[in-house]
Amino acid sequence: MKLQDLSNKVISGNRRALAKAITLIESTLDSDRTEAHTLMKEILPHAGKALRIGISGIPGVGKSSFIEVLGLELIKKGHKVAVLAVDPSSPISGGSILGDKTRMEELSQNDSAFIRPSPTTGSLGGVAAKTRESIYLCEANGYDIVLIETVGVGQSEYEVASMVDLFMVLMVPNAGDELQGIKKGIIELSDMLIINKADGDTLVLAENARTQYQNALHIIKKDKFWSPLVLTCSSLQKTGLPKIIDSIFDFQNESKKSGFFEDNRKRQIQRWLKSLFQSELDHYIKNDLELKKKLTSSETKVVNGEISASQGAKEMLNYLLNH
Ligand SMILES: Nc1nc2c(ncn2[C@@H]2O[C@H](COP(=O)(O)OP(=O)(O)OP(=O)(O)O)[C@@H](O)[C@H]2O)c(=O)[nH]1
Ligand SMILES: [Mg+2]
Repeated sequence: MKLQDLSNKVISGNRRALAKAITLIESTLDSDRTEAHTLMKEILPHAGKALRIGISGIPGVGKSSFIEVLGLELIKKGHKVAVLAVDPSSPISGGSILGDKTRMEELSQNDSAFIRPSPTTGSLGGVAAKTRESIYLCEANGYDIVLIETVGVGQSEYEVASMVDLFMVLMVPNAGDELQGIKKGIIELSDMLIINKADGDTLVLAENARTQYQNALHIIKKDKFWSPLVLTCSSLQKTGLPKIIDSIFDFQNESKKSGFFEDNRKRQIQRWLKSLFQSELDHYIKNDLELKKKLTSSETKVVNGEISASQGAKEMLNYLLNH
């Protein structure tokens, strides 16, 4: 398929073209990279329209099961739902694809849903960059909700939080240690905490956990328009969803009204640009042995105490500019 055809088809809502386009942007071949850039340029004016929601949580907390029921509910309300994954835990198997095929059985067969597992190549930074581009492609293809699942391990949840409009953390009700074992930074990033598995034997525990978290969280206020919410849910029994969905759209309305929504997207793209620029620079330096040697010589002088770090930095900049 010609590139122009591909981008036209992506924009016109063709699902196979979307899958193909994502495969193209995930490719690491140099020739594909050039095509991918052209494609992104074409689709960019059509991107940006979805509500982007990050869903994080430790393995087994029920993210995929939650996405299955949430996605189907959203589709019932007339939305189109794309699901992407950023999963650094298993670069070889491609994250939890096998689990997801069975956990998101109904959603994966729905015409209004598109599910794409995590790209398998490259470092987390690379995977995250591709996920950003995949979000744009899904938006250009007509999806108005993009859900991004990530396992709450290492950097991935920070990466995901930095590319979404709304960030959710799923938790399980654990007796006694509700406030432990979960990174404080992540709680501060979240707009909603969802206590999943609020059913059967753990129903009461989940309610107790909800109260405790809500009390601990009401002090945090995000940009004055939103206090993080704590809600319970059972993905198994499909309970708690209407409140979660209402809160999602409340958040969207409030953050748009307050200006946070737009500001946040601008900040995110600025940060992304900076990190892309940094990797372009690293790539440039790595491929120029002479320049690399000069920069290393400054570094050695700093390490040996011959010049100060700030002198060293200035010297390095000069080498780069006069190169
Ligand atoms: N009782 C109960 N079990 C649940 C619920 N949601 C998920 N489970 C079970 O929890 C297990 C893990 O669910 P997943 O949806 O695969 O969890 P996940 O967070 O996506 O897991 P990873 O992708 O491996 O990180 C499965 O056995 C589910 O059936 C729930 O609301 N209640
Ligand atoms: Mg999963």
